[in-house]
Amino acid sequence: MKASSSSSSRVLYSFWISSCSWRIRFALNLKGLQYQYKSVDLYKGEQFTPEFEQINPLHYVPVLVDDGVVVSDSLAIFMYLEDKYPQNQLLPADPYRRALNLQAASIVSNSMQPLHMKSVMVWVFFFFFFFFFFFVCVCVCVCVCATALFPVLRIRVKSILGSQIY
Ligand SMILES: N[C@@H](CCC(=O)N[C@@H](CS)C(=O)NCC(=O)O)C(=O)O
Repeated sequence: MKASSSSSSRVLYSFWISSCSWRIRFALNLKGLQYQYKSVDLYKGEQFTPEFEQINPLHYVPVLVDDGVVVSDSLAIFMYLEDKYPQNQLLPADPYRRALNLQAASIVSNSMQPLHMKSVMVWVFFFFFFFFFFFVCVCVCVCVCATALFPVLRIRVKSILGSQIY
């Protein structure tokens, strides 16, 4: 995907609380690459603005615009930086150790990270409160029914067990 801008500047679309973006900021700084930081406020929903949608239709940060090329997703950006800017290599040269590093990075960014996304957390909290509310309603109904039926149950228990328990 090519950006509409043909400027040779390097821009990182990021948000302060985004750990995916931290990875790229670490990588850029470790490689000594200058970049312009553009904040996309995920709490205000700026990832859904038409301007940002043109840059990343999937609505998430980080996105790197480098020499007119747009790369999104932290692992892809990381590999792009590693290939394009070989100074201060961040991955080991040995294929096995390289694979181990990529394995750890893939587990974090593809298996763990998606569960922390704001859009996922919203649904988790929604279902948590829904089931909590449902549980409270069931408890209240059980208590009301038990209270209402108590005289009936008392008479029934008394008739079965006899009067010695009272
Ligand atoms: N696999 C992606 C995940 C990107 C991602 O989850 N970004 C989060 C911030 S860390 C985001 O932009 N979330 C927006 C939202 O949940 O609406 C990566 O590693 O870059």
